[in-house]
Amino acid sequence: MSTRLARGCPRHLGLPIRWFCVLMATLIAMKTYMLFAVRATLWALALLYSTLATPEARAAAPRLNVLFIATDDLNCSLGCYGHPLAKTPNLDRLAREGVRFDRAYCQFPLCSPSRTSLMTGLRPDTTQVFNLKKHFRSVLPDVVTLPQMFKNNGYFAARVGKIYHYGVPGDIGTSGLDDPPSWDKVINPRGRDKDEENKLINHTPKRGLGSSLSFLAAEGMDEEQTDGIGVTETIKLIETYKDRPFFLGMGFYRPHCPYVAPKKYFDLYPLEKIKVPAVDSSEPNRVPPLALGSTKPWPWFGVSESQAREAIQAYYASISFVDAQVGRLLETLERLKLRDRTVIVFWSDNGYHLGDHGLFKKQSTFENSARVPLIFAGPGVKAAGQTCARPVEFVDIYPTLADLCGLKPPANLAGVSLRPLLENPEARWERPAYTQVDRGGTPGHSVRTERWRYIEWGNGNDGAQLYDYQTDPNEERNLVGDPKYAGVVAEMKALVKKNWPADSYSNQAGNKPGKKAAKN
Ligand SMILES: [Ca+2]
Repeated sequence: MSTRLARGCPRHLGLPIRWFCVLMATLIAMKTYMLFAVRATLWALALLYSTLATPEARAAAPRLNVLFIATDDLNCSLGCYGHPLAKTPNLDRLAREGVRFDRAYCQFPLCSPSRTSLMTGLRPDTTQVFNLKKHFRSVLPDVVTLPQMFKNNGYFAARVGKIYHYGVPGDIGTSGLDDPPSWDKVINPRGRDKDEENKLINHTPKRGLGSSLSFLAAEGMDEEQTDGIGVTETIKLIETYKDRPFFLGMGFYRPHCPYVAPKKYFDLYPLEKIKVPAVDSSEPNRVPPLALGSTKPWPWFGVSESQAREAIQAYYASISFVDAQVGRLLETLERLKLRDRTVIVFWSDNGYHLGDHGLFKKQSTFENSARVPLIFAGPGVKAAGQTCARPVEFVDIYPTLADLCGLKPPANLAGVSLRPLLENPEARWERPAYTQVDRGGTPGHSVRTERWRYIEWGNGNDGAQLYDYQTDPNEERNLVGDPKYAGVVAEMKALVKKNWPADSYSNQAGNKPGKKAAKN
């Protein structure tokens, strides 16, 4: 083009002007070629990006971290949940800085079924994990777990301690029933609590340590305990990977029994202040036998009131110890200025009875076993400082974290994102919460709405329960046989049927928990 333009320059003009024409023509041509080159490069880059980057990765910039804090067997005995004795300043602060769910329920109040459901985002009837032995990969080999989804999207995904199932205390220091495809890195802490099991006081010597009422007011520092070591390791991971998007799971072993914590935490709970709920000896007349079948012998595994009081003191001490370790994690995020780009979720795999209904521990469908603490904090949690009373489920955690971090979760998840409630805790919410247990192959299916809980044993063949929490928060009156509530029962029955169609009832057959299942 420049030659043509130069040729077009009249020959009668002087040589300087002709040279000027040639120069201008060359510059115009260069600009045209440069524009073309720039456009071509941009087009090629766009093509490359659209080919290589997944839709999830494109939507996720700038990417947020996830600090995923799991506790074992922690019920809602926390200051932020209104407990009169609990000393939990760090979790109380997290709740003030986030949204605390007041009616959060696990899908199955037993370690492995609960954790499997949460980590896959699928209900126990889909994972087929109803006990402590089966691994979900044997049923769902290609399932993409929550951390695996983050890992697949370029995150550094790591676990410290118990995220999937572990026998406690037997498997401490091992990988337990882990899922290697979920992680880039795993750390299995082991502390002096494991080495000092011979010092434990055990009020239930006939039971294995994993299901005992046993405890120790330990000598030494927090950082010598398994959970203290775990948090030290998690802090190191945060420091190392602070510039990468990370999904870090810190899985506490406490307050799962044996209730071991440094002595100073026991001092926070003078024995005379600990209250043990009175046993109502007429309760077995009001509920189906399977309803109280998680604590044998009933009540309280046969321990005395003073022994029960000591166990509860140790349980509370373990909670305050865990709280102090959570404080160390929060301080680390603050020191590294990561709080504004880190979503924090705090949860426990199941609730816990502390003498109420004559029960200890979990595996019941009463409120204290099915209800769990759940706190979300960080980016996207717009209603920080508020409490949500809507019933929510553990299967909602997977889609919520995906949503908050801009990732696309698998299409078949059982739950939904809680984002609407993190923005407005009073948002309209029609979903109830489902919790189930197993009694030697007989299912206990329960549904919880904001006001009611209905429980059905063995498809209704082994009895049912209905409680009105508006008038009976301690579940003292089983209303299921009262004609006045026939309408409510019919409504609740329909919800149970919706979640557990009759043909799914046989799912639990052949998954009998066996002797070991009762221990964790
Ligand atoms: Ca547990």
